[in-house]
Amino acid sequence: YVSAVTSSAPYYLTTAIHYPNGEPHIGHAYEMVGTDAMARFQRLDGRDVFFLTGTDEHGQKMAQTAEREGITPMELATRNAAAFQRMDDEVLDVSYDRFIRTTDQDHHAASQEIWRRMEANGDIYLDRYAGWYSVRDERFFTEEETEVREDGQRCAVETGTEVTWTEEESWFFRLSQYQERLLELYRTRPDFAAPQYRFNEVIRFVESGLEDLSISRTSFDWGIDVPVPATGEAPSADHVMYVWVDALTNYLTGAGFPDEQSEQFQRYWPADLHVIGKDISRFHCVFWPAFLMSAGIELPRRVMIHGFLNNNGEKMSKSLGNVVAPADWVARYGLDAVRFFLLREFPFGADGSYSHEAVVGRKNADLANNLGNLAQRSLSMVAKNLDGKVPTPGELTDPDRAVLDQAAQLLEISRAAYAEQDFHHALERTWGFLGDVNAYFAEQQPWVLRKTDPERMATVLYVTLEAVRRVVLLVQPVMPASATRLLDLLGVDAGGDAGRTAASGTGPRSFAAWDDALVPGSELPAPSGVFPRHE
Ligand code: ME8
Repeated sequence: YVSAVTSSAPYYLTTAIHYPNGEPHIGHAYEMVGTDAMARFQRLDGRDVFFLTGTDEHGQKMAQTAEREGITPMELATRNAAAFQRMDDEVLDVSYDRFIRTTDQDHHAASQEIWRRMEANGDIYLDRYAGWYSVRDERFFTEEETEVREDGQRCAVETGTEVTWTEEESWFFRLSQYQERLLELYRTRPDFAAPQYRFNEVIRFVESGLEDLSISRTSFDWGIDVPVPATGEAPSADHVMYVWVDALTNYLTGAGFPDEQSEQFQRYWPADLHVIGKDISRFHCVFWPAFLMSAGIELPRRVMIHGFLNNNGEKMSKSLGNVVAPADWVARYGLDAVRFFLLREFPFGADGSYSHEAVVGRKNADLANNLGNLAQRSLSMVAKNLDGKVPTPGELTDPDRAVLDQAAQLLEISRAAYAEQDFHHALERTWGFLGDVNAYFAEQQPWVLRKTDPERMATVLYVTLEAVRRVVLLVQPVMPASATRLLDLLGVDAGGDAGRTAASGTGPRSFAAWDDALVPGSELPAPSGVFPRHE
Protein backbone atom coordinates (compact mmCIF):
# COMPACT_ATOMS: atom_id res chain seq x y z
CA TYR A 1 0.00 0.00 0.00
CA VAL A 2 1.52 3.29 -1.09
CA SER A 3 -0.21 6.40 0.08
CA ALA A 4 -1.21 8.77 -2.67
CA VAL A 5 -0.69 11.70 -0.33
CA THR A 6 3.09 11.69 -0.15
CA SER A 7 3.34 15.23 1.09
CA SER A 8 1.59 14.58 4.43
CA ALA A 9 3.52 13.89 7.62
CA PRO A 10 4.52 10.24 8.10
CA TYR A 11 3.25 8.19 11.01
CA TYR A 12 4.84 4.78 11.69
CA LEU A 13 3.18 2.48 14.21
CA THR A 14 3.63 -1.15 15.15
CA THR A 15 2.06 -3.92 17.21
CA ALA A 16 4.07 -6.53 19.05
CA ILE A 17 4.87 -9.41 16.72
CA HIS A 18 2.98 -12.44 17.96
CA TYR A 19 4.35 -15.92 18.72
CA PRO A 20 2.84 -18.29 16.17
CA ASN A 21 3.26 -21.34 18.41
CA GLY A 22 -0.52 -21.47 18.65
CA GLU A 23 -3.62 -19.84 17.20
CA PRO A 24 -4.43 -16.19 17.96
CA HIS A 25 -6.64 -15.46 20.97
CA ILE A 26 -8.76 -12.48 21.98
CA GLY A 27 -5.75 -10.83 23.73
CA HIS A 28 -3.98 -10.68 20.37
CA ALA A 29 -7.18 -9.40 18.78
CA TYR A 30 -7.40 -6.65 21.41
CA GLU A 31 -3.94 -5.35 20.54
CA MET A 32 -4.75 -5.45 16.80
CA VAL A 33 -8.03 -3.58 17.21
CA GLY A 34 -6.50 -0.80 19.32
CA THR A 35 -3.57 -0.31 16.98
CA ASP A 36 -5.84 -0.44 13.94
CA ALA A 37 -8.10 2.28 15.38
CA MET A 38 -4.99 4.40 15.93
CA ALA A 39 -3.76 3.81 12.36
CA ARG A 40 -7.14 4.63 10.87
CA PHE A 41 -7.53 7.78 12.95
CA GLN A 42 -4.15 9.08 11.78
CA ARG A 43 -4.96 8.29 8.12
CA LEU A 44 -8.30 10.07 8.37
CA ASP A 45 -6.45 12.98 9.92
CA GLY A 46 -4.21 13.25 6.86
CA ARG A 47 -1.10 11.41 8.04
CA ASP A 48 0.89 9.12 5.75
CA VAL A 49 0.59 6.00 7.90
CA PHE A 50 2.77 2.90 7.84
CA PHE A 51 1.35 0.16 10.05
CA LEU A 52 3.51 -2.89 10.78
CA THR A 53 2.43 -6.16 12.40
CA GLY A 54 3.50 -9.78 12.10
CA THR A 55 4.84 -12.91 13.76
CA ASP A 56 7.84 -13.66 15.99
CA GLU A 57 8.92 -17.02 14.67
CA HIS A 58 12.27 -17.97 16.21
CA GLY A 59 13.26 -19.22 19.63
CA GLN A 60 13.11 -22.27 21.82
CA LYS A 61 9.35 -22.17 22.35
CA MET A 62 8.72 -22.48 18.61
CA ALA A 63 11.36 -25.21 18.31
CA GLN A 64 9.85 -27.22 21.18
CA THR A 65 6.24 -26.87 20.04
CA ALA A 66 7.20 -27.96 16.53
CA GLU A 67 9.06 -30.96 17.89
CA ARG A 68 6.03 -31.99 19.95
CA GLU A 69 3.84 -31.75 16.86
CA GLY A 70 6.36 -33.66 14.76
CA ILE A 71 6.81 -30.87 12.21
CA THR A 72 9.60 -28.40 11.51
CA PRO A 73 9.60 -24.98 13.21
CA MET A 74 9.20 -23.41 9.77
CA GLU A 75 6.10 -25.50 9.09
CA LEU A 76 4.63 -24.52 12.44
CA ALA A 77 5.43 -20.86 11.85
CA THR A 78 3.99 -20.88 8.36
CA ARG A 79 0.77 -22.57 9.44
CA ASN A 80 0.12 -20.24 12.36
CA ALA A 81 1.38 -17.05 10.73
CA ALA A 82 -1.39 -17.73 8.21
CA ALA A 83 -3.88 -18.02 11.08
CA PHE A 84 -2.77 -14.64 12.46
CA GLN A 85 -2.98 -13.06 9.05
CA ARG A 86 -6.45 -14.54 8.51
CA MET A 87 -7.55 -13.02 11.80
CA ASP A 88 -6.29 -9.62 10.66
CA ASP A 89 -7.71 -9.81 7.13
CA GLU A 90 -10.91 -11.79 7.41
CA VAL A 91 -12.02 -11.41 11.00
CA LEU A 92 -10.90 -8.02 12.31
CA ASP A 93 -10.44 -5.94 9.12
CA VAL A 94 -7.04 -4.67 10.28
CA SER A 95 -5.55 -2.09 7.91
CA TYR A 96 -1.88 -3.08 8.32
CA ASP A 97 0.61 -2.18 5.60
CA ARG A 98 3.07 -5.03 6.10
CA PHE A 99 2.77 -8.36 7.84
CA ILE A 100 6.36 -9.17 8.75
CA ARG A 101 7.58 -12.66 9.55
CA THR A 102 10.92 -12.82 11.33
CA THR A 103 11.89 -15.59 8.92
CA ASP A 104 11.72 -13.04 6.05
CA GLN A 105 15.12 -12.59 4.37
CA ASP A 106 15.33 -8.82 4.84
CA HIS A 107 14.82 -9.32 8.56
CA HIS A 108 17.91 -11.54 8.80
CA ALA A 109 19.99 -8.81 7.21
CA ALA A 110 18.63 -6.17 9.60
CA SER A 111 19.23 -8.30 12.71
CA GLN A 112 22.79 -9.11 11.74
CA GLU A 113 23.49 -5.46 11.03
CA ILE A 114 22.24 -4.19 14.40
CA TRP A 115 24.32 -6.91 16.04
CA ARG A 116 27.46 -5.80 14.17
CA ARG A 117 26.88 -2.20 15.21
CA MET A 118 26.49 -3.10 18.86
CA GLU A 119 29.63 -5.21 18.60
CA ALA A 120 31.54 -2.39 16.86
CA ASN A 121 30.50 -0.13 19.72
CA GLY A 122 32.21 -2.51 22.16
CA ASP A 123 28.99 -3.65 23.83
CA ILE A 124 29.14 -7.37 23.04
CA TYR A 125 31.46 -9.90 24.70
CA LEU A 126 31.74 -13.68 25.01
CA ASP A 127 31.18 -15.44 28.34
CA ARG A 128 29.21 -18.28 29.87
CA TYR A 129 25.60 -18.04 30.98
CA ALA A 130 24.46 -20.05 33.96
CA GLY A 131 20.96 -19.42 35.24
CA TRP A 132 17.27 -20.03 34.84
CA TYR A 133 15.36 -19.77 31.58
CA SER A 134 11.62 -19.82 30.95
CA VAL A 135 10.86 -21.17 27.49
CA ARG A 136 7.23 -20.07 27.77
CA ASP A 137 8.31 -16.45 28.40
CA GLU A 138 11.52 -16.69 26.30
CA ARG A 139 13.19 -14.96 29.19
CA PHE A 140 16.08 -15.35 31.65
CA PHE A 141 15.45 -15.14 35.39
CA THR A 142 17.83 -14.69 38.30
CA GLU A 143 17.64 -17.15 41.20
CA GLU A 144 15.81 -14.53 43.33
CA GLU A 145 13.18 -14.11 40.64
CA THR A 146 12.22 -17.78 40.92
CA GLU A 147 10.59 -19.99 43.56
CA VAL A 148 9.99 -23.69 44.03
CA ARG A 149 6.35 -24.73 43.76
CA GLU A 150 4.71 -27.33 45.99
CA ASP A 151 5.20 -30.01 43.35
CA GLY A 152 8.94 -29.32 43.39
CA GLN A 153 8.99 -27.48 40.08
CA ARG A 154 10.90 -24.19 39.98
CA CYS A 155 8.94 -21.27 38.48
CA ALA A 156 9.35 -17.60 37.70
CA VAL A 157 7.59 -15.61 40.44
CA GLU A 158 6.39 -12.86 38.08
CA THR A 159 4.85 -15.03 35.39
CA GLY A 160 4.31 -18.38 37.07
CA THR A 161 5.97 -20.27 34.22
CA GLU A 162 8.38 -23.17 34.59
CA VAL A 163 12.09 -22.40 34.39
CA THR A 164 14.93 -24.75 33.51
CA TRP A 165 18.60 -24.53 34.42
CA THR A 166 20.61 -23.35 31.46
CA GLU A 167 24.37 -23.31 31.24
CA GLU A 168 26.09 -22.49 27.99
CA GLU A 169 28.54 -20.27 26.22
CA SER A 170 26.82 -17.02 25.36
CA TRP A 171 27.37 -13.57 23.94
CA PHE A 172 26.47 -10.80 26.35
CA PHE A 173 25.28 -7.24 25.82
CA ARG A 174 26.66 -4.63 28.24
CA LEU A 175 23.25 -3.52 29.47
CA SER A 176 24.79 -2.51 32.81
CA GLN A 177 26.53 0.35 31.01
CA TYR A 178 23.21 1.88 29.97
CA GLN A 179 21.55 2.54 33.30
CA GLU A 180 22.37 6.26 33.42
CA ARG A 181 21.54 6.89 29.77
CA LEU A 182 18.20 5.12 30.14
CA LEU A 183 17.28 7.08 33.25
CA GLU A 184 18.24 10.25 31.41
CA LEU A 185 15.95 9.20 28.56
CA TYR A 186 13.03 8.68 30.96
CA ARG A 187 13.71 12.05 32.62
CA THR A 188 13.94 14.05 29.41
CA ARG A 189 11.14 12.28 27.58
CA PRO A 190 8.31 11.69 30.02
CA ASP A 191 6.07 10.59 27.10
CA PHE A 192 8.46 7.83 26.05
CA ALA A 193 6.14 5.26 27.63
CA ALA A 194 2.58 5.26 28.93
CA PRO A 195 0.48 4.86 30.98
CA GLN A 196 2.47 6.48 33.77
CA TYR A 197 1.93 3.73 36.34
CA ARG A 198 3.29 1.11 33.98
CA PHE A 199 6.17 3.40 32.95
CA ASN A 200 6.98 3.87 36.65
CA GLU A 201 7.49 0.11 37.04
CA VAL A 202 10.07 0.25 34.26
CA ILE A 203 11.84 3.22 35.82
CA ARG A 204 12.01 1.50 39.21
CA PHE A 205 13.45 -1.60 37.56
CA VAL A 206 16.23 0.39 35.90
CA GLU A 207 16.92 2.37 39.08
CA SER A 208 17.46 -0.88 40.94
CA GLY A 209 20.46 -1.65 38.70
CA LEU A 210 20.97 -3.52 35.43
CA GLU A 211 22.90 -6.68 34.72
CA ASP A 212 24.43 -7.55 31.36
CA LEU A 213 22.10 -9.50 29.13
CA SER A 214 22.71 -12.89 27.54
CA ILE A 215 21.89 -12.38 23.84
CA SER A 216 22.75 -15.66 22.15
CA ARG A 217 22.00 -19.37 22.52
CA THR A 218 23.92 -22.49 21.56
CA SER A 219 21.68 -25.35 22.70
CA PHE A 220 19.38 -25.16 19.65
CA ASP A 221 19.66 -23.63 16.19
CA TRP A 222 16.21 -22.18 15.38
CA GLY A 223 17.22 -18.55 15.16
CA ILE A 224 19.22 -16.00 13.25
CA ASP A 225 22.95 -16.76 13.07
CA VAL A 226 25.21 -14.50 15.08
CA PRO A 227 27.57 -12.85 12.58
CA VAL A 228 31.21 -13.88 12.63
CA PRO A 229 32.95 -11.60 15.14
CA ALA A 230 35.10 -8.92 13.52
CA THR A 231 37.92 -9.24 16.05
CA GLY A 232 38.81 -11.02 19.29
CA GLU A 233 37.90 -14.39 20.69
CA ALA A 234 36.15 -16.92 18.45
CA PRO A 235 33.22 -18.82 19.97
CA SER A 236 33.58 -22.56 20.50
CA ALA A 237 30.09 -23.32 19.17
CA ASP A 238 27.55 -21.98 16.69
CA HIS A 239 25.39 -19.24 18.20
CA VAL A 240 21.94 -18.07 17.23
CA MET A 241 20.61 -14.75 18.50
CA TYR A 242 18.45 -14.69 21.60
CA VAL A 243 14.97 -14.47 20.11
CA TRP A 244 14.24 -11.05 21.66
CA VAL A 245 17.22 -9.41 19.90
CA ASP A 246 15.85 -10.45 16.54
CA ALA A 247 12.21 -9.85 17.55
CA LEU A 248 12.71 -6.20 18.56
CA THR A 249 14.68 -5.54 15.41
CA ASN A 250 11.56 -6.26 13.32
CA TYR A 251 10.55 -2.63 13.86
CA LEU A 252 13.70 -1.53 12.04
CA THR A 253 13.30 -4.11 9.28
CA GLY A 254 9.80 -2.80 8.63
CA ALA A 255 11.27 0.67 8.11
CA GLY A 256 13.80 -0.57 5.54
CA PHE A 257 16.86 -0.97 7.81
CA PRO A 258 19.77 -1.51 7.20
CA ASP A 259 19.31 0.70 4.14
CA GLU A 260 19.22 3.92 6.10
CA GLN A 261 19.35 6.02 2.95
CA SER A 262 16.21 4.39 1.57
CA GLU A 263 13.11 6.48 1.16
CA GLN A 264 11.26 4.13 3.49
CA PHE A 265 13.75 4.55 6.34
CA GLN A 266 14.16 8.28 5.88
CA ARG A 267 10.43 8.65 5.90
CA TYR A 268 9.29 6.36 8.69
CA TRP A 269 12.10 5.95 11.21
CA PRO A 270 11.99 6.66 14.11
CA ALA A 271 8.72 4.87 14.79
CA ASP A 272 6.01 7.09 16.23
CA LEU A 273 4.40 4.38 18.30
CA HIS A 274 5.01 0.83 19.50
CA VAL A 275 1.84 -0.76 20.91
CA ILE A 276 2.56 -3.68 23.27
CA GLY A 277 1.10 -5.50 26.29
CA LYS A 278 2.16 -5.06 29.91
CA ASP A 279 4.14 -8.31 30.14
CA ILE A 280 6.74 -7.09 27.64
CA SER A 281 7.28 -3.49 28.76
CA ARG A 282 10.81 -4.23 29.99
CA PHE A 283 11.89 -5.48 26.58
CA HIS A 284 10.54 -2.38 24.86
CA CYS A 285 11.38 0.32 27.37
CA VAL A 286 14.77 -0.97 28.59
CA PHE A 287 16.45 -3.44 26.24
CA TRP A 288 15.21 -1.89 22.98
CA PRO A 289 16.36 1.70 23.61
CA ALA A 290 19.67 0.37 24.97
CA PHE A 291 20.26 -1.68 21.77
CA LEU A 292 19.43 1.34 19.64
CA MET A 293 21.67 3.68 21.63
CA SER A 294 24.48 1.18 21.26
CA ALA A 295 23.93 0.85 17.51
CA GLY A 296 23.66 4.62 17.08
CA ILE A 297 20.09 4.58 15.81
CA GLU A 298 17.39 7.06 16.74
CA LEU A 299 14.90 5.92 19.41
CA PRO A 300 11.18 5.41 18.83
CA ARG A 301 8.94 8.22 20.03
CA ARG A 302 6.55 6.32 22.25
CA VAL A 303 5.69 2.92 23.72
CA MET A 304 2.05 2.42 24.65
CA ILE A 305 1.65 -0.41 27.16
CA HIS A 306 -1.84 -1.85 27.10
CA GLY A 307 -3.40 -4.00 29.80
CA PHE A 308 -4.58 -7.58 29.66
CA LEU A 309 -8.00 -8.77 28.69
CA ASN A 310 -9.53 -11.34 31.01
CA ASN A 311 -12.50 -13.61 30.60
CA ASN A 312 -15.11 -12.71 33.23
CA GLY A 313 -12.33 -11.50 35.49
CA GLU A 314 -10.38 -14.74 35.08
CA LYS A 315 -7.07 -15.06 33.30
CA MET A 316 -7.44 -16.79 29.93
CA SER A 317 -5.68 -20.11 29.81
CA LYS A 318 -5.86 -23.35 27.93
CA SER A 319 -6.16 -25.31 31.19
CA LEU A 320 -9.17 -23.25 32.35
CA GLY A 321 -10.73 -23.86 28.93
CA ASN A 322 -11.82 -20.23 28.64
CA VAL A 323 -9.72 -19.16 25.67
CA VAL A 324 -11.99 -17.47 23.16
CA ALA A 325 -11.24 -17.50 19.44
CA PRO A 326 -11.65 -14.00 17.98
CA ALA A 327 -13.60 -15.43 15.02
CA ASP A 328 -16.22 -16.96 17.35
CA TRP A 329 -16.71 -13.64 19.09
CA VAL A 330 -17.10 -11.76 15.86
CA ALA A 331 -19.54 -14.36 14.52
CA ARG A 332 -21.63 -13.98 17.65
CA TYR A 333 -21.78 -10.19 18.12
CA GLY A 334 -20.63 -8.73 14.81
CA LEU A 335 -17.23 -7.14 14.14
CA ASP A 336 -18.07 -3.53 14.88
CA ALA A 337 -19.79 -4.33 18.17
CA VAL A 338 -16.68 -6.28 19.25
CA ARG A 339 -14.29 -3.52 18.18
CA PHE A 340 -16.43 -0.91 19.92
CA PHE A 341 -16.71 -2.95 23.11
CA LEU A 342 -12.96 -3.52 23.34
CA LEU A 343 -12.12 0.17 23.04
CA ARG A 344 -15.10 1.66 24.90
CA GLU A 345 -15.32 -0.58 27.94
CA PHE A 346 -12.04 0.22 29.75
CA PRO A 347 -8.95 2.40 29.21
CA PHE A 348 -6.38 0.86 26.86
CA GLY A 349 -3.67 0.96 29.51
CA ALA A 350 -5.75 -0.85 32.12
CA ASP A 351 -6.60 -4.52 32.51
CA GLY A 352 -10.14 -5.29 31.49
CA SER A 353 -12.65 -8.06 31.52
CA TYR A 354 -15.27 -9.20 29.08
CA SER A 355 -18.44 -11.15 29.55
CA HIS A 356 -21.43 -11.90 27.36
CA GLU A 357 -23.61 -9.49 29.38
CA ALA A 358 -21.13 -6.63 29.10
CA VAL A 359 -20.77 -6.96 25.33
CA VAL A 360 -24.52 -7.21 24.77
CA GLY A 361 -25.05 -4.24 27.09
CA ARG A 362 -22.76 -2.03 25.01
CA LYS A 363 -24.16 -3.32 21.74
CA ASN A 364 -27.77 -2.64 22.70
CA ALA A 365 -27.49 0.52 24.80
CA ASP A 366 -24.69 2.42 23.08
CA LEU A 367 -24.94 1.20 19.51
CA ALA A 368 -28.54 0.11 18.86
CA ASN A 369 -30.21 2.74 21.08
CA ASN A 370 -28.08 5.83 21.42
CA LEU A 371 -26.63 5.90 17.93
CA GLY A 372 -28.59 3.50 15.71
CA ASN A 373 -32.03 4.50 16.87
CA LEU A 374 -31.32 8.22 16.75
CA ALA A 375 -30.02 7.98 13.20
CA GLN A 376 -32.83 5.69 12.12
CA ARG A 377 -35.62 7.83 13.63
CA SER A 378 -34.37 11.11 12.22
CA LEU A 379 -33.61 9.63 8.79
CA SER A 380 -37.03 7.96 8.55
CA MET A 381 -38.77 11.19 9.46
CA VAL A 382 -36.85 12.89 6.68
CA ALA A 383 -37.78 10.11 4.27
CA LYS A 384 -41.47 10.23 5.19
CA ASN A 385 -42.04 13.94 5.62
CA LEU A 386 -39.38 15.75 3.65
CA ASP A 387 -39.19 13.80 0.37
CA GLY A 388 -35.99 12.14 1.53
CA LYS A 389 -34.03 15.38 1.16
CA VAL A 390 -31.68 16.97 3.68
CA PRO A 391 -33.91 19.44 5.58
CA THR A 392 -33.50 23.19 5.25
CA PRO A 393 -32.98 24.65 8.72
CA GLY A 394 -34.83 27.81 9.78
CA GLU A 395 -33.63 30.23 12.41
CA LEU A 396 -31.60 28.46 15.12
CA THR A 397 -32.65 28.45 18.78
CA ASP A 398 -30.29 28.20 21.75
CA PRO A 399 -30.74 24.43 22.13
CA ASP A 400 -29.97 23.98 18.40
CA ARG A 401 -26.82 26.05 18.70
CA ALA A 402 -25.74 24.22 21.84
CA VAL A 403 -25.90 20.88 20.00
CA LEU A 404 -24.09 22.18 16.91
CA ASP A 405 -21.35 23.90 18.94
CA GLN A 406 -20.73 20.87 21.09
CA ALA A 407 -20.59 18.67 18.00
CA ALA A 408 -17.98 20.90 16.37
CA GLN A 409 -15.63 20.46 19.34
CA LEU A 410 -15.60 16.67 19.23
CA LEU A 411 -12.75 16.37 16.73
CA GLU A 412 -10.31 18.25 18.96
CA ILE A 413 -11.37 16.16 21.94
CA SER A 414 -10.78 12.95 20.01
CA ARG A 415 -7.46 14.15 18.63
CA ALA A 416 -6.18 14.82 22.12
CA ALA A 417 -7.42 11.45 23.36
CA TYR A 418 -5.99 9.50 20.41
CA ALA A 419 -2.63 11.24 20.86
CA GLU A 420 -2.47 9.27 24.12
CA GLN A 421 -4.20 6.13 22.78
CA ASP A 422 -7.07 6.94 25.13
CA PHE A 423 -9.78 5.46 22.90
CA HIS A 424 -11.95 4.94 25.94
CA HIS A 425 -12.04 8.66 26.69
CA ALA A 426 -12.66 9.62 23.06
CA LEU A 427 -15.66 7.27 22.92
CA GLU A 428 -16.90 8.23 26.36
CA ARG A 429 -17.02 11.91 25.37
CA THR A 430 -18.59 11.14 22.01
CA TRP A 431 -21.29 8.99 23.63
CA GLY A 432 -21.82 11.58 26.34
CA PHE A 433 -22.61 14.02 23.55
CA LEU A 434 -24.93 11.47 21.90
CA GLY A 435 -26.81 11.32 25.20
CA ASP A 436 -27.32 15.09 24.96
CA VAL A 437 -28.52 14.82 21.37
CA ASN A 438 -31.00 12.13 22.33
CA ALA A 439 -32.29 14.37 25.13
CA TYR A 440 -32.56 17.27 22.66
CA PHE A 441 -34.49 15.09 20.21
CA ALA A 442 -36.88 13.94 22.95
CA GLU A 443 -37.46 17.51 24.18
CA GLN A 444 -37.97 19.04 20.76
CA GLN A 445 -40.46 16.32 19.79
CA PRO A 446 -40.12 16.65 16.02
CA TRP A 447 -42.93 14.09 15.60
CA VAL A 448 -45.29 16.61 17.27
CA LEU A 449 -43.84 19.53 15.30
CA ARG A 450 -44.68 17.67 12.11
CA LYS A 451 -48.29 18.87 12.57
CA THR A 452 -47.83 22.06 14.58
CA ASP A 453 -44.72 23.63 13.03
CA PRO A 454 -43.19 21.76 10.06
CA GLU A 455 -40.48 24.38 9.57
CA ARG A 456 -39.31 23.91 13.09
CA MET A 457 -39.40 20.13 12.60
CA ALA A 458 -37.05 20.56 9.64
CA THR A 459 -34.64 22.56 11.77
CA VAL A 460 -34.62 19.97 14.55
CA LEU A 461 -34.04 17.15 12.06
CA TYR A 462 -31.24 19.10 10.38
CA VAL A 463 -29.49 19.75 13.70
CA THR A 464 -29.86 16.10 14.67
CA LEU A 465 -28.46 14.80 11.38
CA GLU A 466 -25.54 17.23 11.57
CA ALA A 467 -24.75 15.98 15.06
CA VAL A 468 -24.95 12.38 13.86
CA ARG A 469 -22.72 13.21 10.88
CA ARG A 470 -19.93 14.51 13.13
CA VAL A 471 -20.22 11.58 15.51
CA VAL A 472 -20.11 9.04 12.71
CA LEU A 473 -17.08 10.69 11.07
CA LEU A 474 -15.30 10.26 14.39
CA VAL A 475 -16.24 6.65 15.02
CA GLN A 476 -14.89 5.46 11.65
CA PRO A 477 -11.56 4.29 13.12
CA VAL A 478 -13.39 2.08 15.63
CA MET A 479 -16.27 0.80 13.47
CA PRO A 480 -15.19 1.29 9.85
CA ALA A 481 -17.90 -0.73 8.11
CA SER A 482 -20.90 0.57 10.10
CA ALA A 483 -19.65 4.14 9.95
CA THR A 484 -19.28 3.93 6.19
CA ARG A 485 -22.85 2.66 5.82
CA LEU A 486 -24.18 5.45 8.01
CA LEU A 487 -22.20 8.10 6.16
CA ASP A 488 -23.69 6.73 2.93
CA LEU A 489 -27.18 7.05 4.43
CA LEU A 490 -26.39 10.64 5.43
CA GLY A 491 -25.31 11.39 1.88
CA VAL A 492 -21.83 12.42 2.97
CA ASP A 493 -19.43 12.71 0.01
CA ALA A 494 -17.19 9.70 -0.43
CA GLY A 495 -14.28 11.87 -1.57
CA GLY A 496 -10.59 11.32 -0.94
CA ASP A 497 -8.59 8.22 -0.06
CA ALA A 498 -7.44 9.19 3.39
CA GLY A 499 -7.92 5.65 4.62
CA ARG A 500 -9.05 2.34 3.31
CA THR A 501 -10.94 -0.71 4.37
CA ALA A 502 -11.69 -3.99 2.72
CA ALA A 503 -15.14 -4.46 4.22
CA SER A 504 -16.67 -1.13 3.32
CA GLY A 505 -18.10 -0.09 -0.02
CA THR A 506 -17.72 3.62 -0.51
CA GLY A 507 -14.83 3.94 1.91
CA PRO A 508 -13.71 6.30 4.62
CA ARG A 509 -14.29 10.06 4.76
CA SER A 510 -11.29 12.12 5.76
CA PHE A 511 -11.45 14.55 8.67
CA ALA A 512 -10.68 17.24 6.12
CA ALA A 513 -14.46 17.12 5.56
CA TRP A 514 -15.13 17.87 9.24
CA ASP A 515 -16.78 21.23 8.55
CA ASP A 516 -18.54 20.28 5.32
CA ALA A 517 -22.04 20.46 6.72
CA LEU A 518 -24.93 18.54 5.13
CA VAL A 519 -26.30 20.42 2.14
CA PRO A 520 -30.03 21.24 2.49
CA GLY A 521 -32.11 19.90 -0.38
CA SER A 522 -29.70 17.12 -1.38
CA GLU A 523 -31.23 13.72 -1.94
CA LEU A 524 -30.69 10.95 0.63
CA PRO A 525 -30.87 7.20 0.01
CA ALA A 526 -33.69 5.18 1.59
CA PRO A 527 -32.85 4.69 5.29
CA SER A 528 -32.09 1.27 6.75
CA GLY A 529 -30.94 0.09 10.18
CA VAL A 530 -27.19 -0.10 10.77
CA PHE A 531 -26.92 -1.21 14.40
CA PRO A 532 -29.22 -4.18 15.10
CA ARG A 533 -30.15 -5.12 18.66
CA HIS A 534 -28.68 -8.31 20.08
CA GLU A 535 -31.65 -10.48 21.02
O1 ME8 B 1 5.09 -11.46 23.65
N1 ME8 B 1 -4.66 -9.49 26.81
O2 ME8 B 1 4.23 -12.48 21.78
P1 ME8 B 1 2.83 -13.01 22.34
C1 ME8 B 1 -4.08 -8.51 26.11
N2 ME8 B 1 6.51 -12.36 20.55
N3 ME8 B 1 -2.91 -8.64 25.47
C2 ME8 B 1 -2.29 -9.82 25.53
C3 ME8 B 1 -2.83 -10.92 26.24
C4 ME8 B 1 -4.08 -10.71 26.91
N4 ME8 B 1 -4.69 -11.66 27.61
N5 ME8 B 1 -1.97 -11.94 26.12
C5 ME8 B 1 -0.94 -11.51 25.35
C6 ME8 B 1 5.20 -11.85 22.51
N6 ME8 B 1 -1.12 -10.23 25.00
C7 ME8 B 1 6.45 -11.55 21.72
C8 ME8 B 1 6.48 -10.08 21.36
S1 ME8 B 1 7.53 -7.91 20.18
C9 ME8 B 1 9.01 -7.50 19.49
C10 ME8 B 1 7.67 -9.62 20.56
C11 ME8 B 1 -0.24 -9.36 24.19
O3 ME8 B 1 2.19 -13.69 21.18
C12 ME8 B 1 1.18 -9.32 24.69
O4 ME8 B 1 1.32 -8.44 25.77
O5 ME8 B 1 3.04 -13.77 23.59
C13 ME8 B 1 1.92 -8.86 23.46
O6 ME8 B 1 1.91 -7.46 23.33
C14 ME8 B 1 1.11 -9.50 22.33
O7 ME8 B 1 -0.15 -9.88 22.89
C15 ME8 B 1 1.79 -10.72 21.73
O8 ME8 B 1 2.04 -11.69 22.71
